Amino acid sequence: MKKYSIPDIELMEPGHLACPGCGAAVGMRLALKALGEKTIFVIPASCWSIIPGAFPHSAFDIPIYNAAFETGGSTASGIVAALEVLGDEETTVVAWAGDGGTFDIGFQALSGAAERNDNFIYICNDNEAYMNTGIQRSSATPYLAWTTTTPADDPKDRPKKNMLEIMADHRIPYVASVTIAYPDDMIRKIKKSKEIHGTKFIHLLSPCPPGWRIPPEKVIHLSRLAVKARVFPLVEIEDGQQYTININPDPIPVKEYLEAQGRFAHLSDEDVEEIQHEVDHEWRRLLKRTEFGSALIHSDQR
Ligand SMILES: Cc1ncc(C[n+]2csc(CCOP(=O)(O)OP(=O)(O)O)c2C)c(N)n1
Ligand code: SF4
Ligand SMILES: [Mg+2]
Repeated sequence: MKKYSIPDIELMEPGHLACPGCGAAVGMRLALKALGEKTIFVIPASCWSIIPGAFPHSAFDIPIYNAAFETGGSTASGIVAALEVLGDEETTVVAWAGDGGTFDIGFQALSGAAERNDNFIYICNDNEAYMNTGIQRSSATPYLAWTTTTPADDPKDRPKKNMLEIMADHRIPYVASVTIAYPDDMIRKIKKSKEIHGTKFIHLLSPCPPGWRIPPEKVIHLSRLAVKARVFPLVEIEDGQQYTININPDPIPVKEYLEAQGRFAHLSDEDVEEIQHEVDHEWRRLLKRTEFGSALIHSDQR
């Protein structure tokens, strides 16, 4: 009997152009396994405009439409409409955009498509900065992180946007977070989103060795620490209302997650304490939105 339920199908071939240890390369491979070959990808400008290779070569065994940076959502909507005209009800359309292409410049196109509930899966490949152009800050970059535009002596002074909540507030049918450290959970969620009609938003946290200043062999470890430290909870939100926490870990101190990354090497003990406080606060807020959390609130009130 197999230990994991990862599909055998391979739609991403060797010879792609990602950096060694790129977390997103593992993420893409898993996503394609879950999606299968009847899939069209829309890829706005990002590392993934480069990684599959230059035409006529491609490391992908499925079609890719390379889109302008700000147009992931609207291009996917257009392809969905074209497939409808052709009477194609089998093909899944997937927009795969970076955090810059989602949280920032592509937000308008995504929000419009989600408001219309257009029928595609949007996967935000979040490596927490504009990596393809040299590690610039985005609104997904964590508080106090180093990037080339937020140097160690003047790090980012704003919190990361809560994109899951923003998308849930569009009342789309399905919103979920995933990491490559929990591949069964990731595959299940992508397969589930394939069966749901409407806009589905999947938030993938993708450690990036050069951008996070971590060794290439640590990307899965970092993905797991993010969940265990409750920095990146694994959740599902259905119809904007029904929250499920998929992994409720015995928490580790956020310090362990931060210390493993060079981009946080400048933090003082007080900085780490402040981040821990914020993570605890966000976790309590998330708990209150789940049935488990409301049970806790009721018992507290008694
Ligand atoms: C309108 C526009 N502005 C800027 C760029 C340059 N550009 C290409 S990729 C990129 C960074 C993308 O960052 P993100 O979406 O986070 O994806 P990542 O590279 O991190 O995978 C930028 C700024 C562009 N292609 N188009
Ligand atoms: S810069 Fe980061 S996200 Fe981009 S290919 Fe390299 S490891 Fe992957
Ligand atoms: Mg990015």
